Amino acid sequence: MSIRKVVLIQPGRDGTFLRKGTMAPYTLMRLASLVPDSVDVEIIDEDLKAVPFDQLGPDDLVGITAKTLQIDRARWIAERAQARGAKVVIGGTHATLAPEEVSTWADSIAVGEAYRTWPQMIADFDRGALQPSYVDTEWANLDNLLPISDRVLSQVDENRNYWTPYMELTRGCPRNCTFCTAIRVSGRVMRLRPVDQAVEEIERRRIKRFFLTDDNFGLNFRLYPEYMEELLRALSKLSLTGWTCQAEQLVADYPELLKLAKQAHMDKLFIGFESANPNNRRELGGKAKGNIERYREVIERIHAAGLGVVGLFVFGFDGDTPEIFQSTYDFIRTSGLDGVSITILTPYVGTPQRDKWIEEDRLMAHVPWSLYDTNHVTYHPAQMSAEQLARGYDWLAGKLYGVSGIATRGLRQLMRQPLRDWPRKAFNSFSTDFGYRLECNHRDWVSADDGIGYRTHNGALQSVAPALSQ
Ligand code: B12
Ligand code: SF4
Repeated sequence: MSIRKVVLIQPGRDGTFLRKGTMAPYTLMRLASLVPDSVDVEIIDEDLKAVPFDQLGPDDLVGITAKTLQIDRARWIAERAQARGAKVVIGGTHATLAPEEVSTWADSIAVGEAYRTWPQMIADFDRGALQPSYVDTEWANLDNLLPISDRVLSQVDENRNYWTPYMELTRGCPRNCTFCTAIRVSGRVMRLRPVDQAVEEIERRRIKRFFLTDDNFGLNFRLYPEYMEELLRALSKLSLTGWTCQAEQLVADYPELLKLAKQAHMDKLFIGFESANPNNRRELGGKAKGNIERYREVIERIHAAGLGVVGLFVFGFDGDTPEIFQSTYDFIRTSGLDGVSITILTPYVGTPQRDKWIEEDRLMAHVPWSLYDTNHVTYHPAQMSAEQLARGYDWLAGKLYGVSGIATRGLRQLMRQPLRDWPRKAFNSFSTDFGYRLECNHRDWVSADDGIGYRTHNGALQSVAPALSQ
């Protein structure tokens, strides 16, 4: 066999907003750059373009990336590509966390980072010997990442087709918060990209604003302060509109690095406060303790450096009662936060949280993976009913993502900038919360006679929480 084409697909869900995509296919851009120049490669983001199934054939290798919530759609795409004779490889978070399940329908699976195995898969397919599974268990040294190729850049045209490009600078997180999969998909040891290579990538991609894909960029303030200083000084020399990253509260203890980050054009930090309830502290990996006085101090210190703070909160821990929504809202209202993300605790495969709830028989049966999107209840909470959790979440989303909430926090962020910067900072100031508002609109639960239910694909009502709901 001689390979005709590699087609890499990111399953869609959200479509476009004002004709631009909301989720740039950074993962696929990296993978497409590993395809040899002699082989044709195409990236398809289903939010922008339908998969042209009629053009696929037996000499084509289809690679699909999928988080858990995308895996049902990935399977739908795979079945249609397979019907045309193409072979389908599934990689990404869900294939890494649940390889046995995915390998029942995929031709091949890529477990792990695939920097080593993906080129091997292409070569094996080319000689008609694609294996059912490829496991990349070593964490790749980020020193040697192949650059994103020019053919990929011109094909994706990220600055034109997407609102916010992504960029990876470091990877990994040694914490092990009970609900997070980071240590399994990114490793426990923080790995750092060389500063000169990161700068080269930003310049060659001509990106002026970006969101870092790093799980916990802020932890590097403590672990690698010298690297951070070198990196931030280098970024300060670039002409960037602004960038954002995920971090934890300890960044507030490094005022000099925060100042440098501001000079490096950082706009805001997404801080995982996770919960405003101290009863949940054991589940927060040691980085947050539900201590709202400390949260206020952290926000103040970051603001003092001229940076914004987006607070991330998760609901439905075993220590949470229905009062958690009002108390968190009271905190948020008075906290000075510049943006807020709220999510429902979701027991992903491979997390300590899921293991515990399987043992306690608290997972809901029949919930499709597509609803593992952090907007839906997928387990029986300890101190409230599933319906109370869903309704409380909806109530809080309504309070936070109404026009006045988004406008207040966006203006607060904008006011932190000098007037002359307002035109170029305006988008960044309002876009985060607006994005979360769209995200929260994915709501498929319905009140069933006996509790809470979800619509199945054929429209029937599947009750999932009869026993414990009130
Ligand atoms: C950036 C990011 C996002 C971006 C979107 C990026 C994108 N284009 O999908 C944003 C901020 C929008 C986002 C949103 C969400 N995210 Co997110 N996100 C990440 C993050 C931090 C980094 C992913 C990334 O781009 N890494 C850099 C690229 C280069 O690496 P990669 O994607 O891991 O891909 C490598 C391998 O996995 C492999 N690979 C991947 N796909 C394929 C395919 C093939 C064919 C092959 C061979 C190999 C392969 O090779 C790649 C190169 O090494 C991860 C955490 C993590 N460390 O993975 C969470 C993560 C993927 N997100 C997660 C979640 C839960 C979400 C949300 C549901 C959260 C929320 N409520 O907002 C939403 C869902 C949005 C949606 N509709 O999909 C979870 C997923 C858990 C799970 N089991 O599914 C993760 C793992 C975070 C976590 N700590 O648990 N996310
Ligand atoms: S600190 Fe953040 S990235 Fe690290 S394990 Fe906890 S939630 Fe995941």
